[in-house]
Amino acid sequence: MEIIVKSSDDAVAALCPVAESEGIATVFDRYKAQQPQCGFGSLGLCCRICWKGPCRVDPFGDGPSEGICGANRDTIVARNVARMMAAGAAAHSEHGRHIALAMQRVGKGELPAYQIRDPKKLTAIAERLQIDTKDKSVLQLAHDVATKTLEDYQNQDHHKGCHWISASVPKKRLDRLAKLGVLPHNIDATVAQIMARTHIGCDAEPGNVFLGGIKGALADFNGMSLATELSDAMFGTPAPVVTEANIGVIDRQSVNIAVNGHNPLLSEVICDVSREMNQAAIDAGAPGGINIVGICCTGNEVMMRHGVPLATNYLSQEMAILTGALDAMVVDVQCIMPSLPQIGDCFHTEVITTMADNKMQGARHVDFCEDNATATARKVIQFAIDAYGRRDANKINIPDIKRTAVVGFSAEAVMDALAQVDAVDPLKPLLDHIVTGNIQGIALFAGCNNTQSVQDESYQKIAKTLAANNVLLLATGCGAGAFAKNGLMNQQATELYAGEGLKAVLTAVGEAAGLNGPLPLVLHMGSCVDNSRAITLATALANRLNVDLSDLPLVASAPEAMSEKAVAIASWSVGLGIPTHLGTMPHVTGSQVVTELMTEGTKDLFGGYYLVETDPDLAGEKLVEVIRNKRLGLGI
Ligand code: SF4
Ligand code: MSK
Repeated sequence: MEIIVKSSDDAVAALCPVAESEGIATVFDRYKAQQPQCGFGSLGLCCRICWKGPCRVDPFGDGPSEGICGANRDTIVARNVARMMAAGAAAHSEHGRHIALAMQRVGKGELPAYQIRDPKKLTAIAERLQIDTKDKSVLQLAHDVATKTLEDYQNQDHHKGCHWISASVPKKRLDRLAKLGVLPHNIDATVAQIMARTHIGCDAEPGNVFLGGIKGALADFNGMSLATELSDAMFGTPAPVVTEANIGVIDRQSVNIAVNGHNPLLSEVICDVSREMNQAAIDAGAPGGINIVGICCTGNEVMMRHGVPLATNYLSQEMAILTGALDAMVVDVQCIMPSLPQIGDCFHTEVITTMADNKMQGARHVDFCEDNATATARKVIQFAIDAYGRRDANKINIPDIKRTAVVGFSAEAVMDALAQVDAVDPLKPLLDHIVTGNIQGIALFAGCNNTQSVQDESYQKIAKTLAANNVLLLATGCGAGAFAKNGLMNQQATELYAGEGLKAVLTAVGEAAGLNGPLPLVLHMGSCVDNSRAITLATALANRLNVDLSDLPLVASAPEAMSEKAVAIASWSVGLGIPTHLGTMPHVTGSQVVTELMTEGTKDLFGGYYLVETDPDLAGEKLVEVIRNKRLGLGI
């Protein structure tokens, strides 16, 4: 078997031969087995919406130009992409609902495993949501915040925008969205509307379908905003912490437990309970005790709040098992490869699902709900300790690859750092540096890994280009993982890659904030749902300048976008007025109408647009150019 490695991560290169020698297929092998991938699907021209289909439209005009029902290429492509936005919105918002329901019960005193760890943030949230905070206990306030948040899943008044988007973006933007009829009033209803209007024989006007999709994407923004903010109140608002990232954080001497997925409700309790069970692991023969490591966005959640090291990001999650020293992988929701249990079977690794609506064939399932959080955490940790006893020492192969990462830059943490420079007006230093050009603009890196690219490579190339051009870099999700693993989320990277202006600012702020050196080159803002943190910062800047988000020198980049959630994120980013780079060719190019709408038409509608560029060098240059033009627009 030829070894296939489409990754720039040295740890992946080191572990793929292990898979080969064990006869295990990894994501890279399965990618190869899928070649050539379906041309109709790649262009968005395959429709499976009804059982008369599937129907395919010939991209070259020789074969059929319509499906059996008469849907043409534009309708088919628009429906497909709108449904992706709906699925992304559903995923993030379900995560958010889970947190909100838990917080409501914390407020009622029903969930002893959880607390409100950041009452200050809770009060700030309540004020943003215009909830009266006077004479309320922390628990009462938590209940009221959660209850008002849940109205965003229930409101039936089309004229009232959801609370969270209304409290999170500038008024100018809200007015623009309302005028276009894309301001969501209810997350669930908006997702349901997309599914309804894209049913066979409904909305067939591609522009109208697409705008329906954008409304769903904005509901996605609403869902992730509330997920981020309520998680901060319950689990703590992230502040800078130094940790390590990449597969070398797995420790031969410890019981290693990877938490993988997105939802912090279980992983937080696992972190708590692991301390209490540490001695049990030592007694079982592991001198290092329990070592929790993170993968994907659950990894980001526990990394930014507790400094838990990050083992890897999406595409290389299988590699953690291939080390032969991972005793359990505990998964919750989203972006978990169904191949994991099969690979776990080749080693001693327990792959444990925990959510009733997210199971996998071949995995052990331990049902989690907030009522039994502590017991569930104890149970999965015990499975890991038991598995440790079944390790085969001959199969252990942990590449000694890890990099320092300084993480945990919530919007509050950024403001706190700036407050060390100007306590009275923390936003001023950032604004001043943008005006003088020391900081040319801000770029948010988000999104996934994708086998269409070389894993993590484009992130690094684009970031280096932008940093050299004095662009301040933020990152979330698996993009953040790419930077952390590959050494771009630390102070040395600032020294190596930042342009002179950017380096001076990062150094001044880092020193003032007590970091004994500059801020890291890329500021870690958290998991996928934490893209909302970047909008919090951008909204503060826009409100201060009395401009809209689309006027700011602000860009987003998703070099390896893959999931439906990433499609939703990129789409609300466009809807909020941000030029948004996609390094993956979106499945829409079978329709010129939809492609032009996404890359050009959205400029007039929203000010934001999709900038598709698969070449990372060109993408970096184009993003710098976009920022230059935005600055000209502001007269700076
Ligand atoms: Fe074919 Fe129309 Fe059915 Fe789609 S909805 S599968 S195009 S008949
Ligand atoms: S996990 S959505 S692969 S970023 Fe948030 Fe990573 Fe993309 Fe999943």
